[in-house]
Amino acid sequence: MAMSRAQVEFFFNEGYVIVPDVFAPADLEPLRQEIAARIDRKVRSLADEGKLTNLHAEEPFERRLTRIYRDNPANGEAVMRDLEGSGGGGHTGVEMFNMIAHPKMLSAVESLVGPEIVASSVYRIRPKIPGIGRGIVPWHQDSGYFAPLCDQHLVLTCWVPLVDATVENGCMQILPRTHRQGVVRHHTGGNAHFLVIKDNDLPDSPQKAITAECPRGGVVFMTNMTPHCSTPNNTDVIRWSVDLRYQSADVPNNVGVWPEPQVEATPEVQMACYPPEADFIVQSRRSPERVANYDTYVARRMRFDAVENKPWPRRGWQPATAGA
Ligand SMILES: O=C(O)CCC(=O)C(=O)O
Repeated sequence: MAMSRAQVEFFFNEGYVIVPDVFAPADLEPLRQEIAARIDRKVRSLADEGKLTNLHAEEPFERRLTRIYRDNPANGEAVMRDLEGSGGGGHTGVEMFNMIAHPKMLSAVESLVGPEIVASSVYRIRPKIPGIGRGIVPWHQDSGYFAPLCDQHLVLTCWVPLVDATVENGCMQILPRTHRQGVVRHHTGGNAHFLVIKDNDLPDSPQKAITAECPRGGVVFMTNMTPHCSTPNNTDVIRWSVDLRYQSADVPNNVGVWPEPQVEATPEVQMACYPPEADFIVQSRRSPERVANYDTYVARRMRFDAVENKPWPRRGWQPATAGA
């Protein structure tokens, strides 16, 4: 569904917009089931290795991982690592791709970035488990993680809750109308190794943050300059979400580049907002033949993942403990 003019204006003025009905809740079912099936596989393999006896197979998607975690945190971590990979976006199932390339999503994304759409592999699956602190994300701008060459461009974050996201289960907090002030100072070493903007460095008082509650089926759209964070989950359901990223094909990207695993990253590989991960075209009127299918997406993901010396963006952020 294309966004209304009012939604588009709101996005560019405020730095975010919450659209409550991009999807019907049923549209999210294939991805929920694919993730649930992957969890089931990993739990069964842990049981085969003798690491657990209670599979909690009767528990729903919203609760099973919590039960596994509470029985034994190491098993919970193993399931999460299997799903998230080392960086957070490790899962490359067909339903993950179908979500990234979903026509309803692309129609909304087109309203903000135009018809030539590049998707980024910098997507993340986030099971925020009740009582587990590592799901709490400190204040940051997504550009704090990206290469400076994209600071002047829109890289769109689409945050998709797979359950209703509420203040109680730790939805995001967003600092509105602060996205035109550039990238502020970040520090390394925030909670769970995330980057963090200290309160004093925020472009406005954190008291002015809005609480970005979003129903299942809705999407929170944000710019790469919009400061945001997320709070603890105080419920007994897992706050499952995925955050997907898109940009116009006119914004620097590594579409079409295939890095060599043992070779120093070429300038073409580095010409991307987030050079360690693969970009791919998901919609194009100019060159429809270049739109990625599932196989290309997986092949690109695997090639980039195999690179040994990843070309991390260097922004020179200092550790949070270094003072100032
Ligand atoms: O899902 C969350 O709690 C935080 C998401 C986030 O920080 C992001 O999408 O950049």
